[in-house]
Amino acid sequence: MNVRSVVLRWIPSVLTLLLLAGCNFNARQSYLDPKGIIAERQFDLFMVTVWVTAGIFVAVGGALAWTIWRYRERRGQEGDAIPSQSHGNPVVEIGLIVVSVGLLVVIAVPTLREIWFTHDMPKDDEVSVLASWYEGETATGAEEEVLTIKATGWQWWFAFEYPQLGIVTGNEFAIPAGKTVRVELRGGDVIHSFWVPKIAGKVDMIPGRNNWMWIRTDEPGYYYGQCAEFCGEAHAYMQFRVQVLPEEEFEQWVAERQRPPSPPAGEDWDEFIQLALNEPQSLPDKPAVLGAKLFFGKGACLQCHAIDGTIAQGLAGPNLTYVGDNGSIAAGWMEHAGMDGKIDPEQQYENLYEWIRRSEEIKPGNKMYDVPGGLKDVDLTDEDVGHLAAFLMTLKSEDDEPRELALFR
Ligand code: HEC
Ligand SMILES: [Cu+2]
Repeated sequence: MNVRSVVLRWIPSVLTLLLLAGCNFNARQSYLDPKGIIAERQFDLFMVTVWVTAGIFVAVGGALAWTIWRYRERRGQEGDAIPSQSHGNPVVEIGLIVVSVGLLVVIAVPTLREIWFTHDMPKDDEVSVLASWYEGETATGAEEEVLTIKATGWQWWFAFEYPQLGIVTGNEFAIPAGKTVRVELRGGDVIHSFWVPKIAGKVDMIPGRNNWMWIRTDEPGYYYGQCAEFCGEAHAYMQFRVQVLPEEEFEQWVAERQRPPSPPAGEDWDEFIQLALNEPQSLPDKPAVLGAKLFFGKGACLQCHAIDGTIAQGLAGPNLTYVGDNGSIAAGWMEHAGMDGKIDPEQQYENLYEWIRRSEEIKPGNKMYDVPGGLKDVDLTDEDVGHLAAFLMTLKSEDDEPRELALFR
């Protein structure tokens, strides 16, 4: 064998190994590393099918290999007549049918059990009923319910609402560790699908049809979600984040989200916006102030975005009330939080800047740029964009202490 043929022979194996080296069983969107009770049970069910099919593979492949070996052409037999042929052995045929049915039952029983399990929300008070664990105030009548989040998929971002707590967020939301959460799923425009691989399998978000699922995980951390149903050109960039917080931190998170951030100058938002639009010279000449003026003024951002507690009530884009607290923008696509969950302010500024400056290149087809009233028709200088980014960074919860987050998962 010459060198060339040896090399040629090894190339496929080396390439396969390289390909396999890309597999990572605990990558951030791996369902092979389950962290929630639903994902764990779905993983176990998956393993049942893996073992059954592995058994079939070994049995069928083994029989084939044995036959090939046993009935191979031996030296001295060349040119002999083909051996006697047979088919239609009733014992083998009926046996195979019985075994196949048996294996299907082995797979069907746990499958049905898991379908029922995911469908029946746990009734256990301690982990489910809001009033049994949540100290803060909830909407009247909601105390006996499970914490509910309404998730709506839009092209190409997610809106999350907490109707019982009066909170709306965009692309990132939080849940308490160890508690059952009900997620109501809807599609705003087309069909999307909600998937946090480490916490639970996917459920479709369909316009005009109310789907739902329940989730629970005991492990605090930062989890990655993804739209799992092709929904248009920016589908692959449609992600979201779930922060799983220990109970007390979740309550703190709720309390923070229930009071909108303060304006970059002045007493309150009404006063600030009045001054910004009518007497801008009376306001300090800070980038964030200039950015806010643009946001509520010529930038037209308020047409599509809401900042709670202000006149900005647009619904066509993500709610930006706490965008400064999020570890990512552009529906999870641009990240500025490190592995420890801490936000890197320089990266955050850069991401906000880049996104406002050239969103159409970062996420082609997005509904912020080339749509009626979109940024394509708004004339912003580079300086304006920098001011807007500085302003958006001030939109975060009041307490300055960055919240400790467990490792990214
Ligand atoms: C025509 C509606 C529209 C206008 C006007 C608009 N946006 Fe947006 N914006 C959107 C949409 C839709 C998205 C979601 C894009 C995506 O991720 O696909 C978005 C996303 C964003 C995000 C990322 C939020 C996140 O959590 O991912 C920021 C920040 C943002 N816009 C800032 C601005 C600023 C600043 C302005 C004004 C200069 C502005 N937008 C004007 C519709 C708009
Ligand atoms: Cu989608």
